[in-house]
Amino acid sequence: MRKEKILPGTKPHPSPLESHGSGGFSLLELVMTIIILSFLSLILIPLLQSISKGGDPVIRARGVALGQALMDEIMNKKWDEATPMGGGPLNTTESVRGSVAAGAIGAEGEIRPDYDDVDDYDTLDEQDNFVDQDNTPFSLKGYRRRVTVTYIASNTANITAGNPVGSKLAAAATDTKRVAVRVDMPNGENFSLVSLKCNF
Ligand SMILES: [Ca+2]
Ligand SMILES: [Ca+2]
Repeated sequence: MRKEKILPGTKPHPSPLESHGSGGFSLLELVMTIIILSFLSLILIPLLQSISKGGDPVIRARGVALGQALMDEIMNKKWDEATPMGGGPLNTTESVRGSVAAGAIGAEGEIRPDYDDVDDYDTLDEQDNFVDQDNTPFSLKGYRRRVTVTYIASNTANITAGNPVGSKLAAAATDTKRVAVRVDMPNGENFSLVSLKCNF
């Protein structure tokens, strides 16, 4: 039988089973350990499930890029069919600055490649198959993006995260248009990008 060599002035190390005196874990300690592990699993499993389901950064990054590309395209168009780039004198319910009235929301008979003002994009709805600003088609399965353009009164509540409609939506022409691009993603999530374009 192997004997441990003991140097002078030292004590032999007790084995793990010997460290608790008469030995090992008691039944009470084992039960307490099982109970603690059960509580931890109740907390951690739903947390891990939520992270794995909702935290796919690739899906979200694609969705943001999809929405932002369309928003950039829209915001680079004229304010109204009758204005030059950057806006121009028009008559609205909020100001009288010219001889021409601001137009109704929507395209003036144009098709997508010929859209030239922001409200032409109202009701645009693409799903799975999209067109970029150069009129080049591309596919992104499971995604959808939709556009809403509305006249918005300039003198009411601010737009905030909790109040995405912001000011009162106006049926008649005002000096401001609200452009919303909603993106639905394959993981079931959605978000909306909202921008305002003013006619100065
Ligand atoms: Ca137009
Ligand atoms: Ca238009």
